[in-house]
Amino acid sequence: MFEIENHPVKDAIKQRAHINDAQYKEMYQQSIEQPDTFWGNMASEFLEWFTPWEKVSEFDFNKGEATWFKGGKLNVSHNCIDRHLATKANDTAIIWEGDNPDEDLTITYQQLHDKVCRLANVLKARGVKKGDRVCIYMPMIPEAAYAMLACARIGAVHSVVFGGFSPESLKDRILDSDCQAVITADEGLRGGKAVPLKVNTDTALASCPNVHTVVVVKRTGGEIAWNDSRDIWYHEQTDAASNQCPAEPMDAEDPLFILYTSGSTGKPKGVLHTTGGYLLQSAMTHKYIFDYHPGDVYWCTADVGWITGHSYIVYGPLCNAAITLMFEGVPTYPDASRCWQVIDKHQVNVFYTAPTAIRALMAQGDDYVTRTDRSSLKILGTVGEPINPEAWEWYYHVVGETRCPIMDTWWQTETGAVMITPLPGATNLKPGSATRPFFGVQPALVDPEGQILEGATEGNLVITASWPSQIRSVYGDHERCIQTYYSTYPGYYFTGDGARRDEDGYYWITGRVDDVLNVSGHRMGTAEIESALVLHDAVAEAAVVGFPHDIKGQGIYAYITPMHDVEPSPELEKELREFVTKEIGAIAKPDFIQWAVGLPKTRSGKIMRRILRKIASDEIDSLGDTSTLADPSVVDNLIDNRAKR
Ligand code: 6R9
Repeated sequence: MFEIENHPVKDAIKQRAHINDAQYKEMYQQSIEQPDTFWGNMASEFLEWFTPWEKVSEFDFNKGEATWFKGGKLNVSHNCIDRHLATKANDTAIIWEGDNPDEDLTITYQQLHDKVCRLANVLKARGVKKGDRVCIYMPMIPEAAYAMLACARIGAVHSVVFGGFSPESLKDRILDSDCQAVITADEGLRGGKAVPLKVNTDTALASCPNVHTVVVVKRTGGEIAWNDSRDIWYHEQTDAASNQCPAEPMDAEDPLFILYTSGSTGKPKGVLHTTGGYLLQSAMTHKYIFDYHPGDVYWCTADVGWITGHSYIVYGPLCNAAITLMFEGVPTYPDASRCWQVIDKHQVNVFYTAPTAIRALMAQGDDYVTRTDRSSLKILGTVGEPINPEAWEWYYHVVGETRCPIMDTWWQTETGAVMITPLPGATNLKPGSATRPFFGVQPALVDPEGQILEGATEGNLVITASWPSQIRSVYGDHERCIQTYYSTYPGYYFTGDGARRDEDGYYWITGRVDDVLNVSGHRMGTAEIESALVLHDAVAEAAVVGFPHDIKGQGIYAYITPMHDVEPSPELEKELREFVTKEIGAIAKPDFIQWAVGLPKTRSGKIMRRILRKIASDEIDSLGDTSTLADPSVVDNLIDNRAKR
């Protein structure tokens, strides 16, 4: 084990970096004091506009409203592709590494242009137009990026659904945003196993009468059913289409995409992002946080089904004319050396991944890492959940050989881009801390009454002023947007996270303070899993909580009260786990199921989750106040019947 200590910026990094500490402080100050001047300058530097904006920013958090660069016209696909063609047509845009280590591809900016235009023309020919919603349910293949950019090119709003979600989840998302076209593949390929994407799509679409078109990419050639009036092959149609398609001028505030994410109540929400501000902040953070220089090979291991894939595989990097690596597979296939082999094979300079992957690879032993070279690496990054200092030091010493600073980036689907993060040439690192706010971001800690706390302290994390890539609405339900993010602490955006701030002003995110779980970096509402469980005939009541898990960060623990005539059994447990997988997806499958005669409730009938969390975490000596329980004997019974680990 390595000692946990602070790591000052190294000279070699400082020399190359875009931003040093003095510049960070000066730019941050300006970004707060004169935000419109600061962001106006950045918008001219980072993006190409067809028409300039009328006003940089305007916001009213009480109404959950924010606009950036209103009146300005631009197109995301033009910014990510066309404007690079004059000087970089033959430069690499995407390096694709297949699930199978023998498969890879390089796509230049010119090729990207042609692919995106062809697909955009196919969509247009099927009647998809500006403002229409298109669902993208894809494996990690370049066509996923083409699909996103093709939508952006014609002004259609994409909704990417993670390929690991079930037909049921896919259906809910298609219906919620009324998508009328779906882009998918016959099958995906992960860790040598096929993922039945078209079969899932067919199942979902049985309940989605408005979907008139399904574009199918042939990835594996696996057997699939075909609906002649609805399904079209990607390769046939794009081969026949023109490779020229004008980019639709969009208002900076026109929607770019919807991405569903979990909250503490109800069904997942469609987080809506718009065009100008989102692209600006994703591009700018990508350049400064990863200290991106032309020619650097940059690899973010996320899936495009998550916000990290949107902002840091596709939009941010391509807007900066970067080389972005897209990986179809998983870090442990064919073996736990895969990531490091890919880094050597493609001479990767920047590697951005999740703490859960780091912990999983750490558990496999150093040899998988040290047998590879990794000398190309310059910067490392993490995202998705708090990183424990032990994993941080391992990443720093073993993977990066103490040469590469680690950027622990805190942000959310709703924030669109990174909010709290170190910068390689500016920030002395403390393992486990996301450190300081990015330009223009004003975090604060509040007490339960919403009073702002000063100095070194701990509290709930809010953001006090708008930032360009901020969530604009919850699709189709602005009231829910206000309710979720702006009503807990009026006047502020509430993140749902708790945090500590130390004497140097560094932030340490402590995790969610609401009923949202973070399992392997995936966000999940306990309410969603509970709703799935109670759909099963054998279940009378269900309560789901998280517990600390060495690799996943959090695991899922479900307390289930069976129907009176149901006999609990290991077979039924297994069935319920499969049931959740079918309803939501494998990422929501409970690690433990405990049969509960009753759940601990207050006299008013509220489930006391605090107690359930303690029992699931095996912290039975610190249950806290149990005096409000309607029936205290329920707790003894739960303790006696804890799930075996
Ligand atoms: C980008 C992304 C957001 C939630 C967020 C927080 C957790 C993300 C983190 C982190 C500690 C970090 N989170 N990054 N916690 N340190 N560097 O992950 O978006 O899927 O919406 O999740 O993830 O709890 O609120 P999303």
